[in-house]
Parts: sequence; structure tokens; C-alpha cells
Amino acid sequence: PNPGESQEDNSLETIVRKFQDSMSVGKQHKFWETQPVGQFKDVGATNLPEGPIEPATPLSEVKQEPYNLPAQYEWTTCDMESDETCNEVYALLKNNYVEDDENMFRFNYSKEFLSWALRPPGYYKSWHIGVRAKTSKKLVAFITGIPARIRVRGEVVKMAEVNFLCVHKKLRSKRLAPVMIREVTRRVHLENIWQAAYTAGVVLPTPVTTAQYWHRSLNPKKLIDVGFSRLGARMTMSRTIKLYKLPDSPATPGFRKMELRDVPAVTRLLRNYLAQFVVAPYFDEDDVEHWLRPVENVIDSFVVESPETHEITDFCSFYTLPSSILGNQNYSTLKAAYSYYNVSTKTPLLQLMNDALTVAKQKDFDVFNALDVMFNESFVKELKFGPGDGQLHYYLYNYRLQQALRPSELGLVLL
Ligand code: MYA
Repeated sequence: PNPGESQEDNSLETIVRKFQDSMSVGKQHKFWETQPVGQFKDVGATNLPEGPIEPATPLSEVKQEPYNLPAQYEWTTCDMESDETCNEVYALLKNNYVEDDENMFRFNYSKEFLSWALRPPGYYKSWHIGVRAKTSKKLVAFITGIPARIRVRGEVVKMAEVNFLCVHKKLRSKRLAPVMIREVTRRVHLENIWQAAYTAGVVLPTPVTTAQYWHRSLNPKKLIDVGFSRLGARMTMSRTIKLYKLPDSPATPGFRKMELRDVPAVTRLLRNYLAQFVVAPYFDEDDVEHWLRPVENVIDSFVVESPETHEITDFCSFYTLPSSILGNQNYSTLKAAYSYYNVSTKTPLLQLMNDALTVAKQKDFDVFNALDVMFNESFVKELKFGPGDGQLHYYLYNYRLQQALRPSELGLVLL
């Protein structure tokens, strides 16, 4: 027998405690328990009203000074218009941001992407928050907010979308993250905004929904070589390559790249479409111009323009988010496209998404990813997506929903 085994405490009490620890709902959340978010103890409670958990307070009551950091560190506001700052943020995230469970891949957001994602209409520079080591001035942590209007059922709420929370690998588990979250909250409050939306791979109190990733191989040989996917049972490489083959060009007549002149039509399409979901962004033309107009190597968008009437009837989009491949001899980057907002009114969604896959393949992406939000479940199986192992939890800060949502009731994609 393994000598380690006899050392183990196998009392019933210990077994129960270990089981509870393994379930995140049984875990203590010393920080999150203090925050205005849905608490695990209230799951299923029907007596609590929907809407803000805490009321807004007068701005004069918002703390005027930043929260205290450990003595060796200092706050910095990151100017994302500065190439130098953008480079520092890029490098911090490239080396320390989100990895998969097996630590084989790590997100590698490009500088162009960060500059786009963090500077939407009406953004606040003060919400791009860094932490530096006082002596070396090295950037060691980061968190961001951007303003957004999010509709929850019938109500449009001004929120912050919080993203890119990152603490350098060497500074983990020192409770820096709660200080960063408190500081971004303070700076959001100073702009008289009291709600936020965010996503995370970890379970926290309490998800409004949990979405699953689906992956469509575009370059199956590379995906198998780097360990992203495996050869199916009774499959050869050449049969696999054939299985995932796509047409050379999109099938839908009038399918073309979105242009500036399409902004009014795309805004109308998107607004009508997103009205079907319980939680979704409320976009105006400025938002659409920023978020949906193509930007090289950042965001691709396409419309279907009717060849007869020249009406814009459908729309699809995906963003570019490569991952570093950790420790592979032959490849260093996985080129991934992520499904963003898609609207079908005339072209069947299945055909529209097959066209999106086709152009992504033309643009040399290795894989096309989609969450099972909106109507995405209706096309994933047919279009040969496979379910991923990662889950993405969606959260609202200071806004209670009576009940968790199905992912298909969610019309929101965060970057
Ligand atoms: S999600 C992406 C998060 N980033 C990564 O996963 C990158 C790699 N990991 C890291 O850099 C670190 O592990 C991070 C934690 C920084 C994540 N969201 O400092 P700690 C809680 C929220 O000792 P560290 C994204 O960017 C944890 O439960 N809380 O831990 C959206 C514990 O609290 P509690 C998280 O590992 C971010 C405490 O932190 C997350 O060194 C949305 C431990 O702190 C997480 N992803 O650092 C932020 N991970 O004891 C919330 C851990 O209570 C925004 N924790 O369980 C809220 C809205 C604010 C604005 C409101 C305006 C009104």
C-alpha cells in the first residue's frame, strides 16, 4: 500500500468537510461575502426583490482616497493611448493572464485588441487601473472597467463591464485581488455608476448564468498536434481533415464585410434582435460603430445585403483572441476566433454561421469558439462544434435576479 495513504484522516467528519471544500458553494468567501452580490445562502429565496441590492449613495459619501496597498506597491492609472503603457499591459497579460485547467494555453490579447476593448465611447481613463512595484516601477497587477448600458428585462441600467483582472504569478494568494476590486468599484462609484457585469471561469457568489464553450476545428491537424483536441475514435488524420473541410467562399448571396455606411442598419437589426434576451447590451449607433465595425486582426463583421432590395437582412461577427501555446516545440500560438454578435432575420442562422466559419478559415484561424448563449445552441452540433471543458460564469454586481437564467436567455458577450 501507498505509505501516504495510512496518514490520511478518514473520519466521516473529514470526508464531509473535504467534500464541501470541493464544492465551491460550500466554500467561504471572506471577500465576496461582504459585497452586494447574490449570496449562496439566498439561492432559491423568493422573497427578495429584483433590482439593485444596495441603493446609490450621494457622491460626497464615496471614499475620496484610493484603498491602501501593501507598502511596496503603488497605484497607477494606465493611459491606453500611450504605446509604452499599452506594451506594459500587453506583457503583464501575455505572461500572467488566464490559462486553461491543464496550463497548456494562455490568452494572448494583442495590443490592438486591448486598445479597442478598453476605449469604447465615453470610456474613463481612471478605470484602467494598474499596480506598480514602488522601487522598480514594474507593472504587477491590472484591472479595468468600461461603461456600458445593459438592459435587464425592461430596465436599461448603466453599468461597468469589469475585465482583465490580473495579478503577477509571483504575487498570487496575497489578497491583492480584493483590493483591486474595491478600488475599481470606488472609481466606478465616483462616476455615479452602481452596477457592473463581469465573467469568470471560477465560481463566485452567485452566477446569473453559466455558459459552456463550444469549439469548431478549422485546422484539425494543428489542433491535434498541440494537444487542443484529440483524434476521434476510429478516425484517421485524413478523415478528420475531410470532416472539417469548409467551402472556399461564403454561400449566401450579398454576404460582405460590414462598412461604416451599414452602422444605422446594423444598429436597428441588433437592437431588435437583442430585445429577445433577459440580459443584453443596449447599443446605440456610436456603440455599434465602435464594437462592430471591422478592425484588422481584432474584430471581423459581415452583413448580408439583399442583391435585389439592398436591404441589410443579417449580420455576423467574431473577434480575434490568440492563445500562447505553452511548451510546444513546433507551434507558439493558437489563432482563435470567438463568436460575438450574430443576427439572422432572412438567412438561416445555420447558413450564416457556416459562412462565418468559412471566412474564419480563409483568414487562417485554427479554431472558432462560441458560447451556448443566445441561439448558439441551435447551430453548434450541426456545424461540428465540440463541447469544451471550460465553463464561463456570468455575474452582476449590485443587481439581484430572482432566478438564475438559462444561457440562451443571455444576449451578452464580454471580451
Ligand atoms: S476574470 C479573469 C481573472 N483573471 C485570471 O484568471 C488571470 C489569472 N489569475 C490571476 O491573475 C489571479 O489568480 C486573480 C486572483 C487576479 C484572478 N473574479 O488576491 P487573491 C477572489 C473575482 O488572494 P489571487 C475577470 O477579469 C477569490 O474568490 N474574484 O487571489 C473579471 C477570493 O475572494 P473570496 C476573484 O489568485 C474580474 C479573492 O479573490 C477572481 O492572487 C471581475 C482572493 O484574492 C475572479 N476572477 O488573484 C472582478 N479570482 O475569499 C469582480 C479570485 O471572497 C468585479 N477571486 O473567495 C466586480 C465588480 C466591480 C465594479 C463594481 C462597480 C459598481
